[in-house]
Amino acid sequence: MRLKRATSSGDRSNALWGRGSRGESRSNALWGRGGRRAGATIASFAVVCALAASATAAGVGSSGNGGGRGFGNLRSFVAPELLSSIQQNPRQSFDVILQGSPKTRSHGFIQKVVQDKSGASDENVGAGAVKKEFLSLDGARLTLTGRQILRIARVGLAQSIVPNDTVKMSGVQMPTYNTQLWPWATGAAVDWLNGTPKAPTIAIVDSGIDATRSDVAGRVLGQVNLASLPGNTPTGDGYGHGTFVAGIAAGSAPGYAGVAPKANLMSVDIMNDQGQATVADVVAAADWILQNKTTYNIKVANFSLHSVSRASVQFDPIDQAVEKLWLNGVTVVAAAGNYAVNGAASGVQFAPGNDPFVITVGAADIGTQVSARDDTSAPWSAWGYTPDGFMKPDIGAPGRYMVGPVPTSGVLYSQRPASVTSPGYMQLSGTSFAAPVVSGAAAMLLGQHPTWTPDQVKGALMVSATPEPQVKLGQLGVGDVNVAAARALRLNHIPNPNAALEQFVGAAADGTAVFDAAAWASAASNDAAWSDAAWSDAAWSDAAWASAAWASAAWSDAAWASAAWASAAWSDAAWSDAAWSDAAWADNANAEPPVPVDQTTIDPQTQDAELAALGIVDPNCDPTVDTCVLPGGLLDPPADTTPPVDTPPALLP
Ligand SMILES: [Ca+2]
Ligand SMILES: [Ca+2]
Repeated sequence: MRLKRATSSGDRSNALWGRGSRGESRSNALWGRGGRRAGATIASFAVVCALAASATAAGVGSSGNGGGRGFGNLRSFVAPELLSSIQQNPRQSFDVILQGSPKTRSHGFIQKVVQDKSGASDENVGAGAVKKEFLSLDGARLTLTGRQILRIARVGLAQSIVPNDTVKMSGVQMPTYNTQLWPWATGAAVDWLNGTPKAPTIAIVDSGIDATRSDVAGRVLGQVNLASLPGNTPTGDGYGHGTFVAGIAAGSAPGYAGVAPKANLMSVDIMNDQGQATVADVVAAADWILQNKTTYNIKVANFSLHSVSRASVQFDPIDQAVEKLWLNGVTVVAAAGNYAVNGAASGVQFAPGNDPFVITVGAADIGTQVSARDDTSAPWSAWGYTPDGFMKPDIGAPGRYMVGPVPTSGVLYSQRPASVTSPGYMQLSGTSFAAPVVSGAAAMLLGQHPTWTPDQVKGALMVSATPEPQVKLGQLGVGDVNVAAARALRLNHIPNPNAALEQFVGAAADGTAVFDAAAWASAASNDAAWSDAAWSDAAWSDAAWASAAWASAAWSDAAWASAAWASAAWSDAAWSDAAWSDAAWADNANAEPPVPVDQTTIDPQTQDAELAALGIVDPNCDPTVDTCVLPGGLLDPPADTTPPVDTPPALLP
């Protein structure tokens, strides 16, 4: 569900960004032009500076409206410095905190404010102005114009209206950043700091990567061409999908930071310029990674694709290939697929997403707020049981209306002109683009904990996931990935979601580890409770999501009993080199039309609030591994009055 902004586009830029021109002023407002550097000023002074600077920039006296009535008839408390700024320009917008009566609930109080339409058209408040409803106090954060604030104060709809003092964080100059909402919803900003751990190499098994893009330049260690079908541009990315995936995982262009912007990348190109590949190409890609992982320090492999033949892990060559990677130290991340219809359970039928070891990722629609309260599952994001009875996906990540880099020469770029948001960038939807969020998170975890196994990476991402209150159990696995929470884990022991499978892992003739699927199938057919061990670990009790509920759903013997692999329908023909259909690409999401870009972005004030919530006060200090103080050491970090990014919701009406 998207909230439509109530104001016209001209007003919108004013309301959201506080200045007449969008674009550059957004980055300026956050990234500290004009001397608003962290630690340079005390909090209250910074607030005044920010408000005054904005009002000046917007042009004092340019509006002239709203000055007709004085401030003597206000029934709500309005902070004096706020009133003074409103007086200069009532059409200027302000990041404020409204508090209602202590006796009312925050939601009801805010609904009253939004529903009151008795004022002039530019005085009434739209739902889009509400940035965050607080659980701990009877209030909310809103972006309001001066005229809207005065209206609320005159009618007495709020008890108090004060500036959001997290504006004091405005001076943190991040080395890289992203003005899209999605990285903020996953806590990715902790990965954008100087001094964050250096992530290992991520292999992108896809259509290639345009290594000349500033998003990835200097970090693509190699481009391997394994595409067997004709029509493949041998270097770069003739289609465009792989560059986008790489940008989400590890982009570093200004304004388009990915989750792990310093990670190196390896392009394993298996897709021709029409987006076609074969099963054998995917297996060859896994082989290549297995043989070269040490040379290039590859510890994560991203597969934003799936086969189109329903299969059991006992027989599927792609599953066997990715298991081999997993069991030999490469964390495999796979897209769930885009073939659910209207949110109904579709099963996760196809490899590699149906493999029990790997991390399978579903696509969340993160709505318009950083918090998960307005999140839904993208209606096409595949979920449910695999043919072997495993509940998938394991985890969710933002995957709807994502903006990322696509080479302008790529076929995808010319195929969907309506999805181009700016030169070289497109808005696309699909589990293809949720998977690399998790690949980036996995790489950062491995940067911080270089000795961790893929099982530990999966366990850490799952135990720290943000619950999704509006999503059915299992639809997005245990919830949305939260890289900040995963990196901040201080557990003595990370629970292993694959613990029950380990008893079936043995050594192959060449000494590598291998999963004995036949032994597993035999054990599972004799004892439906075989998987309980994976979820009995006490460490799961640290999870914010309900581990008990997940444990009961994680594997189903009923789903297994109906598996197609048990029938004769299975044939060698399924693995012929027939080109994949477009459905194999987890990119399309039924060619979902794009939404206006301003519905997928985050305003500077909210970015500041999130930086504060993440503990980011110094661009050189990573709060997940260090104790950070403001540069200069003169001041302690400001008290954090904002609920954490992953506040468990549950208070919806
Ligand atoms: Ca290609
Ligand atoms: Ca959200």
